[in-house]
Amino acid sequence: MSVLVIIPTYNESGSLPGIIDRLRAAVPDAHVLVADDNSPDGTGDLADRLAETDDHIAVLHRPGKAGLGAAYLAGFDWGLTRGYDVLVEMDADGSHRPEDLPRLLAAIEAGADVALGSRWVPGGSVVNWPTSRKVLSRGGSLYTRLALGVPTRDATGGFRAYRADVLRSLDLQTVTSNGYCFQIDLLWRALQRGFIVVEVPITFVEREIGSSKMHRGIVIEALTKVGQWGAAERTRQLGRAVDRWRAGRGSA
Ligand SMILES: Nc1nc2c(ncn2[C@@H]2O[C@H](COP(=O)(O)OP(=O)(O)OP(=O)(O)O)[C@@H](O)[C@H]2O)c(=O)[nH]1
Ligand SMILES: [Mg+2]
Repeated sequence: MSVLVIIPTYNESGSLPGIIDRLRAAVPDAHVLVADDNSPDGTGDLADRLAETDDHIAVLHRPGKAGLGAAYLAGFDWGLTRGYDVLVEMDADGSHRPEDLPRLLAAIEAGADVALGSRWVPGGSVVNWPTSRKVLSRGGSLYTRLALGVPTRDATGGFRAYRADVLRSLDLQTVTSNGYCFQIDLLWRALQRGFIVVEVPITFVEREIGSSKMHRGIVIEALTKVGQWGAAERTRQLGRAVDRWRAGRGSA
């Protein structure tokens, strides 16, 4: 199973070398793609230097900050073109522990189409988050579960492994979501197509270096889009119920 770990970066020069070291130690066979949006702090150059001495590391330089979702889409494209079997999403800030990756990959080997690192299943946890962030994360997943009728406990988590065939079938060219919503969008697409999504407990550690790129617009994007998808799904369900009722009357 050939594995590509995609790490989007924007101003992560303090965290990136350490996280790549840990990743290379935890899963030595995996290849790494750093997708950098021309970080002003020189993260892209730093990644180039790491790539010069390690043939398992590559760098995708993008012209400017265009959001997490766009960076992942470009990274998926890069990895799918090169024929990797499994593509992994992982943050550069240390929140996703590379040491948890073998368990995500084991879930894929055991038959999952998508292995989703989950903070909110038994065995999962969050380290050093204030209550407000926990409430936001759990609330976001609860809202998603209720709006879309999905069982997933951690819908916004961004530490994931996808079988390449799954990504090929998700119509990625129509994805426009960017922040947390990007994670919900791909999950929702995978579930709608009947893929097996398995939540794997992870320990999520608040970043110690650099600063978060989270902002209010990201939350608003997720609330709005998930609400719209939920309404569309309910309308489809209602339409199907009416069709069944009509068919029943016709045959009566
Ligand atoms: N290429 C690229 N990477 C980004 C962009 N925005 C965020 N990232 C990276 O995506 C990962 C997650 O971003 P964070 O800022 O940690 O955001 P977050 O994890 O949602 O928020 P926190 O929980 O507060 O850390 C990090 O590796 C970032 O460097 C972007 O616009 N372009
Ligand atoms: Mg983070």
